[in-house]
Amino acid sequence: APALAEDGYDLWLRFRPLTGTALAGAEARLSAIATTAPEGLAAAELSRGLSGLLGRAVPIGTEGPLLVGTGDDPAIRALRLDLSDLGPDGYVIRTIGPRTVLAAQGGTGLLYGAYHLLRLAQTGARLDTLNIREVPRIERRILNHWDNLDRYVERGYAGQSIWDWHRLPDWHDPRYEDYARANASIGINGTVLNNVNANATILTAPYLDKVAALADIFRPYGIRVYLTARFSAPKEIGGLPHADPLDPAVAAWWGAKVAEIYARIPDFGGFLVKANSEGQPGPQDYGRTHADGANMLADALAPHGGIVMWRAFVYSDEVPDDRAKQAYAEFVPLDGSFRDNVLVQVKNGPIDFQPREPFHPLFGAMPKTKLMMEFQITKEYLGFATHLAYLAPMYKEALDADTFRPARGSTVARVADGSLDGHGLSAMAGVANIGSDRNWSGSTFDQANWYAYGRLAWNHGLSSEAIAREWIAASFSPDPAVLEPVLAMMLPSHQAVVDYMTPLGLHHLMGRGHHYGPGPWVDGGPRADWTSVYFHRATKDGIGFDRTRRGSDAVSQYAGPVADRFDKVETTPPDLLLWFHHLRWDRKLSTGRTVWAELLHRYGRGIAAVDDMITRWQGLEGRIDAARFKEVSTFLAIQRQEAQWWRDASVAYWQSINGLPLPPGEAPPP
Ligand code: GCW
Repeated sequence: APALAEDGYDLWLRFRPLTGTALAGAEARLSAIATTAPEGLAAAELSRGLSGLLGRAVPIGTEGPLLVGTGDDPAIRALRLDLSDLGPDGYVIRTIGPRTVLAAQGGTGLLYGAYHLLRLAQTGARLDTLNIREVPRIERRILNHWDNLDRYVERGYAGQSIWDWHRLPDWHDPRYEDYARANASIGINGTVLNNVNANATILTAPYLDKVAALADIFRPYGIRVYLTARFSAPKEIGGLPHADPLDPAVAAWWGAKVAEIYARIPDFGGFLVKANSEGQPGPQDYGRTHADGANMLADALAPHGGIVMWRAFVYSDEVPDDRAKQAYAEFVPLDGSFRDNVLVQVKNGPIDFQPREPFHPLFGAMPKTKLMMEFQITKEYLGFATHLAYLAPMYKEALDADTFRPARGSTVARVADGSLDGHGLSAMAGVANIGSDRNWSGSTFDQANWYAYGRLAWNHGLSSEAIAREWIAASFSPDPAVLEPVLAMMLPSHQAVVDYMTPLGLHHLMGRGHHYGPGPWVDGGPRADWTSVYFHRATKDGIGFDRTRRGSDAVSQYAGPVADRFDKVETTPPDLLLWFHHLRWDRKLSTGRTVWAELLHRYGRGIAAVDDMITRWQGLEGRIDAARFKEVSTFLAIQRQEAQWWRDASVAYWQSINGLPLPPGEAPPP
């Protein structure tokens, strides 16, 4: 057969024939699918995937070694498997003699199980002793699209929005179903279609028809649709004089609007709201609180089973002494005052998706409120889609952080999955990196970040390495000669980007507005906290933001043991040093270097890591299809050049302030 041109469209669902011993003799176990629901998506996906991997058709019928069904299926019932605690999304996969059995309570669980089995086959796992029981840790695993109706994607680096609003509801771009399938394959079960900064147009009747068309396409894949709700919508599209959440006329307007949505979309998920943040309207415009606003919407949604995701990414119009403290200050007093169907959606760190941030102090500080994590998959501050940065380690760093609230072992993950405080409803959000580019994400390696987000939302206990191995095997090959070098590129890549952009806990040093490239000199303009100098505070004597008890005291927003650790230079992780401390340039660190020398060291280390990625990738020539090989090679060359740009521009700027010569041995790399 002629080699298929690889354009990345298939993502991790390539299912090219496995060669060699990858299936470890398990072919016979996969040769035919038995089900009483042959029209079900799970059987169809298994057949499609396995046919690809085996290189021959895998039929769906009533006989076969691969048994797929729910508890209603007599063949499954006869096996007396315990399916009771699986919920709608869970499944079991068991080897029972010569048979492999996939069972779940319903179609969605079966579909997730089918993808699990395919993943095992793709990665060359043993398939003859399976005993798997999976239930997701988080109930709502959601993508947030920052997509405008004119198809502009805010902070999107993969082309335009894939939602073709103009031709909806009639024309169904085949991509919609491919999108749903890709998401289902990694457990994502919700999507917020439009931007948190959007106007209210999507809530008008013609657009709700379009949204309903998308919801119909996504439903078989277990994916629900959510929308952002612009707080001032009653004014803008409802003809009301204001949007005060405590005015019964405003609440009634929302009640009717919500009913209008559910009439079209019976399983509509709910609203995501950005209010009183970066100029967006909100309840504070009327002297009301975030809880007043969220609860009013929650009451409108509750009769239909909908939820509100109310963002905690807020900062007021007055520039604060330390923006890192604002969300905590506004939200902690509201703990306990949100309705049951409200989740407060919190970014992983307290500033704004910087290359590295400490975990957000709200996690653990609002035990009576359901908090959900918001990660950014699109790389706004991490080199857009050209720089290679595998983000699972960054997500894990936040999830694994110990809040010490109320005691040791109270990780952010346990707050976010609801288990710590016994909250039934849990959710996670990832700001999507998806666009109209043929490869969806703007680059091959950015597909891995979409993948990793979905896998971690399903199970935050997975390791970055395990997830990367799955993705590489599925996207390139399970052959160790490919898998190991690619893994060695991915795992240190996030740290590399941090090192050449914002080492040692520095943050918010990027170019103004577009957020690409270095801009530590950015100063002036409408708000001090939109500059770089506000954050790095470099002077002739030193650098860094003093957030200790002697400074802005942001450390005190953390639990005692965490605050104590961040309050002292000696116990602050070097990666967060200048986030919490203002230090003299000549201060000696535990590494044996001065602050100035350590900065230089880290810039250089970041560039060296890119060189290493380039070498490893070059070694794969001939083992990777030509198109993707070339794309990655070219992007790595861009990344190398821009890593140097970050270093050189930053160093020159610091020198303009501190007047120091380069530390010995730190000549600029060629
Ligand atoms: O990171 C910042 C972005 C804005 C974004 C905002 C937010 C959607 O620069 O583009 O707006 O965060 O998260 O609301």
